[in-house]
Amino acid sequence: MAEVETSRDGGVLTITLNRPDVLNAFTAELHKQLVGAFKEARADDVRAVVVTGAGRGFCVGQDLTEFGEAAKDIAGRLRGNYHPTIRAVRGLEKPVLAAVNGPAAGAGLSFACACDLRLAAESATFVPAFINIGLVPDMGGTFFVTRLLGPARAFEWMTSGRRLSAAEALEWGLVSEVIPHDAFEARVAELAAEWAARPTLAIGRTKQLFEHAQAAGLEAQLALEAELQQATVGSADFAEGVNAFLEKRKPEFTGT
Ligand code: T3D
Repeated sequence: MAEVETSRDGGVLTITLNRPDVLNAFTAELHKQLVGAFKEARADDVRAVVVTGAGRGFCVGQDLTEFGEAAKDIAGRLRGNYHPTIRAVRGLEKPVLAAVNGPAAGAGLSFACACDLRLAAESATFVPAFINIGLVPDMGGTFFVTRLLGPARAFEWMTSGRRLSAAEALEWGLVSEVIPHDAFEARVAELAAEWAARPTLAIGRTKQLFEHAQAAGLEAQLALEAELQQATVGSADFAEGVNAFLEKRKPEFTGT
């Protein structure tokens, strides 16, 4: 059985982690398949990506039964398995929505936080589980959670191991919406379709600019904005956006 499944609905590619018996815990094989799924997401006609989990979990981080002897080279495993997954999410010039349907723990939490936005089912929970087993956060957890929550709250939370409810995650700004369980799939599909109908090129470049802004000074940021705006001004979506405005109609963006 595939550990990662993909499905298409128009311009939306849904990537489902598929180890429901263990709340979609990561294995080396799952990472390999996940990176393959993100390659599929690079196709021109994919304009938004949803990542979610099969069953009642989103992803609970490393499969602890796979650790064993392999734990001795944890840095090598992180470099070989985890880092390519994170780079695939951040490097994709399209919006990636985490549809957090249940527990997101350990590296599963880091993975959700690496996505461009998070939608939570009422049953979702967020657990910085690393500390509960005596580890430091990885898979970019310290990078992404600090940016989302600020250093003080991020440190306090990630060293407490406390399980956060979906409602608390909304209050903290970790997720953008909490959705009742029965409406979750339909609402995620609706939002993903909205993202897929937006000017994909401009979204991808905005993602690149936000990434660059994390470490850049103002002059370097202004320079990249000018460069990417120059690259975007020739796009079909810019022409359509301006024409639609002048003709007082809704734009139909093609992502080109
Ligand atoms: O390898 C490397 O390169 C290092 C990388 C490390 C990165 C990491 O992610 S370290 C952190 C690893 N994750 C955890 O420590 C989380 C462990 N899980 C939990 O704390 C709890 O499962 C949750 C709080 C997330 C959810 O609790 P609950 O009560 O909703 O579910 P449960 O009953 O604990 O779990 C359901 C099943 O999934 C259960 O199996 P069973 O009893 O039905 O046969 C449980 O053992 C299994 N499961 C949950 N998490 C993991 C897991 N199996 C393997 N690995 C897991 N991480």
